[in-house]
Amino acid sequence: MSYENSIKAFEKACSLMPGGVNSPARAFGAVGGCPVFFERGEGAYLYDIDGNKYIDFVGSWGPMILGHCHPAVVEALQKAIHKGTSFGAPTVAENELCELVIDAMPSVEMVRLVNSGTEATSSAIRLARGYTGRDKIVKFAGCYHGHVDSLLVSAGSAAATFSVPNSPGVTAGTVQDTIILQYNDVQGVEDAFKAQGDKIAGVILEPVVGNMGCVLPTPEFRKTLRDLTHKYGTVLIYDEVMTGFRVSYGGAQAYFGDDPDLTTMGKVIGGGLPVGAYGGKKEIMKCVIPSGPVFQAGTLSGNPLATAAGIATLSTLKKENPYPRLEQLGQRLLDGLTAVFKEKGIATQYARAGAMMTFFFNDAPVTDWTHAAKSDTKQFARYFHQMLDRGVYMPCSQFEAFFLSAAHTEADIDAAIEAAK
Ligand code: KE4
Repeated sequence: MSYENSIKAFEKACSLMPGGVNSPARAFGAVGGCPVFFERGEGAYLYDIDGNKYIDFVGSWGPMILGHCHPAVVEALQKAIHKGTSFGAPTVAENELCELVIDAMPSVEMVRLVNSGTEATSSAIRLARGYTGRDKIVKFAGCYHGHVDSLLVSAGSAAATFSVPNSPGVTAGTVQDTIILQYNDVQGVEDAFKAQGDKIAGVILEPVVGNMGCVLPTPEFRKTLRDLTHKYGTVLIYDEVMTGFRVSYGGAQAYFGDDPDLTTMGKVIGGGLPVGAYGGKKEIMKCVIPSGPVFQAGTLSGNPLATAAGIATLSTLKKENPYPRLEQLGQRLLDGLTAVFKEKGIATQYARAGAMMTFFFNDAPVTDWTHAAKSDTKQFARYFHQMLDRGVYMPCSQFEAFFLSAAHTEADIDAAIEAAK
């Protein structure tokens, strides 16, 4: 494949933006080479500015579960744009999107729309602190919750790729109330609560991790978190920015049958437009301004274009229920890739929850960041570039999940397996 125009565009981009990108996750930092510049997407496919076509397994890092340019989303945006792009005042569309979210997410009784996953998580931890009057927040190594200062410690996603667990600019004071534990470490959680449970405002976790690669929680880990947060009056926050409407229509909490106190969302609920949300028990959400004292605000929160795309996306998912088929296609891909690398004598593992999954170059199951970090990232980079050159666009880091959309076909899956050979 020729990437000539992407290379030229990237050179220009590097003179304009830090690292030539507007988000480090897309900079190819973990795999080397030049990021691909895309012209357009259609269904399960992306087309770059050199005329190359790719089967897309990134889906904009999760939002594009219907595929690119889904007719329902395009039509909704075309209608909305002629009425105006933003009023900074309430619209009925916000009621509609919030109703869809509340109906879908079992634990969510009330919701506030924001503009990104980071806004959602930063607001949720502020709310947990405001509601409990406590300071400490527990997070887990390898989980990424956006670039929230107090959570940029042992983060996953691009922070892991760029090994920037404690980003410069994040002060010691900001992270002094952040307790870092290991994912799936039941004893570690028990010890932390025994030592200072009455000081812990909230526990935030990815209920299925995507940001150290896909890692599933053990049932005991989830139960321990719920039991101890109930016992100590701590707010349990499921960060479903990635898992919401992805692992199932009701997110990971519906997938597992869990009942967190707060849930953060993003990605799919905007259908590719900037939308985040946080929601949960009414008793807690009523503490958010202006019904309560916990401050949070946003000029474009719930804007008409983003809500139009979100409503069209969630309504289509609700009507078409692509999830069973996504489970099958996802397992077909992982089984196929496993067989290819077994043939090559390369050790691999995988983890999947619904339509999000990761293929690890690792000889042991990945249950937490310590295990994930032992993955063979050089082997991953070789696999990534081979797939890219053969028209398969995978996430450019071992520490990311990849995603299927309702637009993918069995032929796409089989082509991806072929490309790995
Ligand atoms: P945003 O602020 O990027 O909308 O959401 C932050 C966020 C919060 N919580 C979880 C579980 C997330 O996965 C994310 C963002 N995910 C990354 C991909 N791993 C977004 C890609 C990027 O940063 O460019």
